[in-house]
Amino acid sequence: MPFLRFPEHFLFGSSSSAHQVEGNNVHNQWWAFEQEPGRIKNGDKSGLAADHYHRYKEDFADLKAMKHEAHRLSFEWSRFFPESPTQLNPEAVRHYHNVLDTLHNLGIEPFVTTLHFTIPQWFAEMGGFEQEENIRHYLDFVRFLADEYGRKVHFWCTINEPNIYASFAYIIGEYPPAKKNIRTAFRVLSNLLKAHGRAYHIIKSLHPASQVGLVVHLPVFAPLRKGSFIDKLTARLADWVFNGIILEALKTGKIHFPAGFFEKHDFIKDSNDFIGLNYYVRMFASPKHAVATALNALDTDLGAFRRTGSERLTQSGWTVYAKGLYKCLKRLHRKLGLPMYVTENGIATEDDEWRKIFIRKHLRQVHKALEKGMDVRGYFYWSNLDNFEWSFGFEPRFGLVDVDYANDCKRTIRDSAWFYAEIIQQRGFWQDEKAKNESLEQIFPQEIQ
Ligand code: IFM
Repeated sequence: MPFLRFPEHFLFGSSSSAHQVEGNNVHNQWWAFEQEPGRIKNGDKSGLAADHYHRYKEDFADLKAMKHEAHRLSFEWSRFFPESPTQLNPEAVRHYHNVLDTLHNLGIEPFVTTLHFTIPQWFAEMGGFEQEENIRHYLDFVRFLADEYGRKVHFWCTINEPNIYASFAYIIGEYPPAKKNIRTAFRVLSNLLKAHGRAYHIIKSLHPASQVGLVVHLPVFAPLRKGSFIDKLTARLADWVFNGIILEALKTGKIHFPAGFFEKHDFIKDSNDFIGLNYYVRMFASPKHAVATALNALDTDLGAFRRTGSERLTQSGWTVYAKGLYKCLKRLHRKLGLPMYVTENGIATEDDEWRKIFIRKHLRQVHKALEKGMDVRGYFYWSNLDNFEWSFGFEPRFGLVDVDYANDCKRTIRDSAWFYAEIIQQRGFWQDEKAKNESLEQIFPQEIQ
């Protein structure tokens, strides 16, 4: 029964993003989108969200109580520049200084994301990342941030999940501007990669010692029918389009899309001191689903990608596949050879016992990567707080802390938070295989792997 020990320098923490928790981010494109009927499940609107903008001190004190050593958060561009690229809002500047100071005073290391899905409405109106010439506005913002906060922020995540941004906003149509055009999606993805590459060099030129990286979301693609050659091929193709193109660009600077789009940019190559991995899900591919997504011929039923049969589903409609986390770490290690942080990993469920098992199973995979000599430096659970889960609204409960939206956003720390805190405090956990499997069997019998 070995003790799975994590190194002293390994950072345990949690992740969040501005729009999902702060509340009243009225100047971004998501806010506008949420006002359109039918966009968000149950007609939810982010509104006050978890009111973290006003309650960040209390929330960070909770992080401290829960033993977190690092916290990933995003700075909301539309708070700094609500009306135009040049009119700075000094209140936002002060606010995020206070946020950083509070974290530092508690001894919690901030990881700051400069773009987590939300853009100011004025930027959206000029075409957002559809237009290459607009990238300069994002870069001005990054320069401003690095200049203003560079002495307080050592770890910068440039852009969160460019593949999700491009595909959900421009193919699947669940994120604003809900266009359905695959060529535009590729253009946006390419512009996001360029924006990331340029942002990296801007931050490094101002603060050479800082650590800067992109955050990628890598689903594991598997064939829907195990023995099917055509499903395997589709899974490979989906993986290349969704994951492979980005990793290749980071490695070589080459952006290579299907249908002949090709560009090479040296500033994208080697534009990471570390790579952030967001890992959640395994997707099952078959030609029918892939074609439906690509051509937009049908309203894509993402559920079809997310399950094979009777597995237990989370509130996001996902199945749990912990081994995929190790696979993704191994892939990133081999492809990029960079230090890695698991910048997000979490489960949406009301069943807090399931959350404990989820955390344990995934940390086991992180530990396996460490055992194999991979350079994994941290794990951030998504999320510390229940939050606004984009087009799913408030229904999915990812938080280590429950937020009672109907009762003045009252916080209640869940048991899983204390379970995670104990792992952090002990710097690991005992791997009691028998006990683990017994409890797993009771909870999701099909998932023992
Ligand atoms: O809530 C999101 C987050 O904004 C980006 N990564 C995935 C999370 C869970 O879906």
